[in-house]
Formats: sequence, C-alpha cells, structure tokens
Amino acid sequence: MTEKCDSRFYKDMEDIYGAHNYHPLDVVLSKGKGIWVWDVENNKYLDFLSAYSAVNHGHCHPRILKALNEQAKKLTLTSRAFRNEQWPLLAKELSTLSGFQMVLPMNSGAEAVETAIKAARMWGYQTKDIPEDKAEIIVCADNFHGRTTTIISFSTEPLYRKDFGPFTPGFRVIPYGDLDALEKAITPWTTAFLVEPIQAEAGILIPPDGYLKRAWEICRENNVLFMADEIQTGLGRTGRLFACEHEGVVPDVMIIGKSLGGGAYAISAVLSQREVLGLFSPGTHGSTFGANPLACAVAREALQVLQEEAMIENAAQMGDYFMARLQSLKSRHIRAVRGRGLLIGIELEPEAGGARRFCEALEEEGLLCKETHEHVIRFAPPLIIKKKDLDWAYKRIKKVFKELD
Ligand code: IF1
Repeated sequence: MTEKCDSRFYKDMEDIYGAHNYHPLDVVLSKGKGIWVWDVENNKYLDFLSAYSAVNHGHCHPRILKALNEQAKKLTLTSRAFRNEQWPLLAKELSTLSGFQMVLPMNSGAEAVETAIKAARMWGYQTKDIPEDKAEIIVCADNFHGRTTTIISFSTEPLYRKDFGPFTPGFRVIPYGDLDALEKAITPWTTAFLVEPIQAEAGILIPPDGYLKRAWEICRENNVLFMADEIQTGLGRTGRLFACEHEGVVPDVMIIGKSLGGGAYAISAVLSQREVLGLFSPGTHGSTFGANPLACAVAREALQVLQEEAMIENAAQMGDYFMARLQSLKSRHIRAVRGRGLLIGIELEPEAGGARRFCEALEEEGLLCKETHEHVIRFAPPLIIKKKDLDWAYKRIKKVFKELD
C-alpha cells in the first residue's frame, strides 16, 4: 500500500469495517518492548494497563517469544483427539505451582468461567441431592466474569445485557462484601459461590478485611464450592501468586487466564482438587484449541519467567511504593486511591468530569491507561516495572491533575 498510513488512516478504516463494540483511545500501536509501546507515528508510551493484566510480563518478552517461535516451528495444533507433549508438562507445572491437583485448559477467560460453572453444577448434581436443572450459583453485584450469554445472564450492568436475552437461569446475585447476604442466599440447591477477590471492572473494589476468609468458611460450612475468578488478579498482579492468598484462602475452584499466555497467546484454565475437575468424563466438555501445544509451550515459559524474574515480589514492592506516592497526590478531584500490588484505581469525585478526560490527558503525556466505569482511572503496569519508571509516570500523573484542576 502506498498511502501514508498514519493513525487517522487506521482509525477511519477500523471505524468503517470493524464493529463498534469498543471506544478505544485514539492511539494506534504498532510495536512493544517491555513496559513501552510505540504508535504508528513512532511516539513512545508507557503501557500502564498491560492489556487488562494480560501483558504482566511486559511486551514481547524475549524468553516468551523464543518459546513461541520454537514451538511454532515444531507443532502448533493437534486438537484433543490426539495427545501432545506440551500439555502434560504444563498441567504438571501449573499443578505444582498452584497446589491444585487438576487443570482444565481453555482459551479465553469467559470460557474458563463457563467451564467452572459447568464443573460446579456437575459437582452439585453428583455429590449433593439437587433435583435436575435446579442447581444455583451465587454471584456478586457489579461482577465482571466475561461476555458470553450465560455469564451476562448474571451481570448487573445493563449495558452488558440489554437486547441480549433470554438469559440463563440458576444464578442468585448478592451485594459484594456482604457476608449476611451470602449466608441467607444459600439453599440446599446451592452448588457454588463465584467471586472476584478484587472487583476490577467495578472500579478496583477491595472487599472489607476478612470478607474472603469468612465467605470461604461459610461455603465450607454449607458444602458450597468457593470459586475465585482470578483471571485478572491472579499470577502476581496483586503482589501474590493469587489475590486470595492475602487472606489465606485456598478456593475450591480457581479460574485463571490473561497473563497465563505471557501476553503472547490466549490460554485460560480452571484449577481444582480432584474432587471437582475429576468428575469430567470424555465428551462432557472440550475445546478445539484447548491445550494446544503452542499455547502450552508459551504458558510454561510464562510461568517460568514469572518465577525466575521475581515478578510477583516486584509487583508487591513496586505496588507499595507507587501506592504511597499516589496517596501523597493532592487534588480536589480525588476521592480515593486504592489497590493491591500493581492493580490500582484512583476514584475521582463526580465533579471531576469523568475519568476519560484524565486518561486522554495522560495519553498526551505518554502514559496509557484506561478508565473503568465513569469515575475510576485504572493503573496496571506490567509487573516488570521499576522505580524509576514509576517516578516517570508519577510526574506525568501529577502534572495532569494539576492541569485539569
Ligand atoms: C472486555 C473489563 C477488565 C475479567 C475477569 C473474566 C474475564 C475478564 C475478572 C473474561 C476480562 C477484560 C475483558 C475486556 C476488558 C477487560 C476488563 F473492564 F471489562 F472488566 F480487565 F477489567 N473475569 N476482562 O477481568 O475474560 O473472556 O475477556 O478473556 O470484555 O472488554 P476474557
């Protein structure tokens, strides 16, 4: 093509041919390395979103790219009709790392959540006396678990549901952080409680201290599975391998995705002890691309790199450091700063004019982040970020808050 391919060109083309199910910042990226990305005009930005925590290892991590390339030259896809040599190794390594006995691999986060829902229902019918089609799963208001028709059936966000019904029955919604509501919602037909340890999409909402621990106990007392959606919070983002660890909780079912693919490939997984995932028998569940050798080779390397480069520890240290800096930020627009590890939100006052304009101003300064809902700016840099880069970012954030005051 001989046309001049600037940002405008790509934006117009996308708007004509692509469905408009997003409202992205108008930056067209073409290159990434570590914490940095470049647009088609070669402007450089600090990636402060990490593809919603899918790029925790940083962009184009050399070891992950090497694993991807080497496996791509050998074998990429077999389907589960045959075995491949990468999947058993990933399953074992993930089990060893996480402490869960079994792993069921899928591709997207939503597919893994769907898998967990099926597993919970199956466990309910097979181990509890629940009549056919009566199983119930308890979920929280303002949850985000994905976009499939079943998952949006228990979303409380009208935008995610409108015109997409009819919906899947079998879910009960309770307020997040409310233990009484959890106890009251449990019936003899309840199989599971599905929860995010931090509600990221809802605005980086951290539940009250002790909530996860007590919720987990309530589940145990009532023979209900505690299922954690750690697709976004898991694999180091909050400064621990899993965010549930902050309260010493080991869920019955753990759901992961995003950075499991090292920012290079889509792979997700459900983890549990044998009691739950062991109930699947041949034919009851599957996926063409699930456990493909390319995904597995990439995920194996991503897990290795995560540990060997001490990214979880770094997330904890840098998270504390950056949080303290943000706490010192003075602006009449800021209502609250909250977060855990490197998952941080700045909640703005309703009068601040919305988080979007702050994100646009930060983009101008070379810092890419994204608002969540109206009033929260979400910060989630790659877990490899260093102090000096956080200082660089802080300077820009401070400047933007001053300018938009
Ligand atoms: C979008 C949000 C983030 C997730 C949790 C499951 C999934 C996600 C906790 C589904 C996915 C993504 C999806 C993306 C935007 C993004 C998002 F703002 F929408 F909520 F990260 F915060 N559970 N989250 O966060 O995983 O099927 O997408 O792989 O849908 O626009 P997926």
